[in-house]
Amino acid sequence: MACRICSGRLHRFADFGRQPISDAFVLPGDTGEEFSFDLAVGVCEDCTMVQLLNEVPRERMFHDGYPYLSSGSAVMREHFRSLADRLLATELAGPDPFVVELGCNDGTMLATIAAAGVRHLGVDPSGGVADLAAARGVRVRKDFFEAAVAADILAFEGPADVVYAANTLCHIPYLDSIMKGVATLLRPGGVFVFEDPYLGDILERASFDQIYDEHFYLFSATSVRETARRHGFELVDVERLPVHGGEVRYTLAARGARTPSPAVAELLAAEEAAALADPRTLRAFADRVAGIRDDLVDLLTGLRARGATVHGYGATAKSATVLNYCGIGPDLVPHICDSTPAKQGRLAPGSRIPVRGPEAFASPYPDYALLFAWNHAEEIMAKETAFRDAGGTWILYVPDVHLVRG
Ligand code: DWN
Ligand code: SAH
Ligand code: ZN
Repeated sequence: MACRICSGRLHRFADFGRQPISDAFVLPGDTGEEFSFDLAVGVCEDCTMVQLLNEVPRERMFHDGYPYLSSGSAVMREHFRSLADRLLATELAGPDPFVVELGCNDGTMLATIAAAGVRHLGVDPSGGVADLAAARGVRVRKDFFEAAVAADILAFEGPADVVYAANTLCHIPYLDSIMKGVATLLRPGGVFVFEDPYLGDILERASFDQIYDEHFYLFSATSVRETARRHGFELVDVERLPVHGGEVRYTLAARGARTPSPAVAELLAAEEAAALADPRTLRAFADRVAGIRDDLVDLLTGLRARGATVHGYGATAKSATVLNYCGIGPDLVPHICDSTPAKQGRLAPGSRIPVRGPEAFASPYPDYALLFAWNHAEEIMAKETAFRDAGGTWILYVPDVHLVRG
């Protein structure tokens, strides 16, 4: 198996077995076999990029029925609004600015840009969510961004001041084509800004559910800098973000165009000190993950034996890895509540646990709620105080299996 970035040798360090498409929620009557693949992760011995060893064809994941909505969390809506405001006040403050967002989803970020009357284009292959973006006044192109699409956008719209992507770049195995495309599309002096789950946080919190079909890469500053370098880019800024369980926002610019901020050297040094890409560090992570699986299954089987009820909260893409790796089905968790319309009334992939609307949570409250959307814990616990008042207990499995009384 060769590295998708540099063709170097990959060292496999974790294996989660057969897994379904994480966002392919199944219709109850659908008895056909689900698509599945081997979910295993490796690290490149040369460029240090952590990546999946098997690639799922992109059309199987991102299509008109793709259910995830960026707008489903109030914290994320605020996160994207403040990022848009910052871009408007800085990179987009010149005459007739133009910004392109890759993976714009339902337009949560670009809606602020559109409202400011700034020229923009969202690119997203998932037609259902792209239609929602268009309905709120966002210009959107339904396509997988890649080099040819970038050339086309340049021809019709001219160069971009900013190309931005949140939780999208790490979804794209063909980064080579993306980097070429962005290099073509940016004006001289323009920036490529993207934010994705951070390898350092994933290892520290043992948040193994960040590993699933859509998350092809787990980025670090070290691996991003090397990938960028191969395409004439320089890593000029990094910013740690608290969202989605710990992310880094990377800023790339053409080599020599901007002075790198001191944060870049600091994060690179911290990654070296923590030996992030060392196979021993990564194997220790895999050992911790196996322990979490055993603890979670023990807890759930013990609760079932005592007659306690446990429901899931948040039918996340991440939960596919937890449920299918741990072998958790409707016998242990009879349903999961979720606010996303396109997930409700369906079954979680692989595990086949029914997904119900948020109203099902309170009727009646379970004794325990397994929080699959742990990255939104603060927001969810704040709105579900009645669950705590009714005597309910949250179960979390990051960074270890533990109970929280709301
Ligand atoms: O990277 C990705 C991120 C951005 O979104 C994509 N590959 C797919 C997706 O991953 P996820 O499904 O793990 O993301 P979230 O944001 O952790 O999903 C939260 C889920 O919980 C959504 O289905 C919505 C639901 N939810 C809810 O039911 N009540 C969320 C909140 C905040 C709530 O209050
Ligand atoms: N940016 C949003 C959505 C993240 S989900 C947020 O952070 O909440 C990932 C999105 O990337 C999906 O909407 C998916 O359709 C889109 N995507 C996947 N491959 C893509 C590609 N090659 N070009 C543009 N968007 C892509
Ligand atoms: Zn490599």
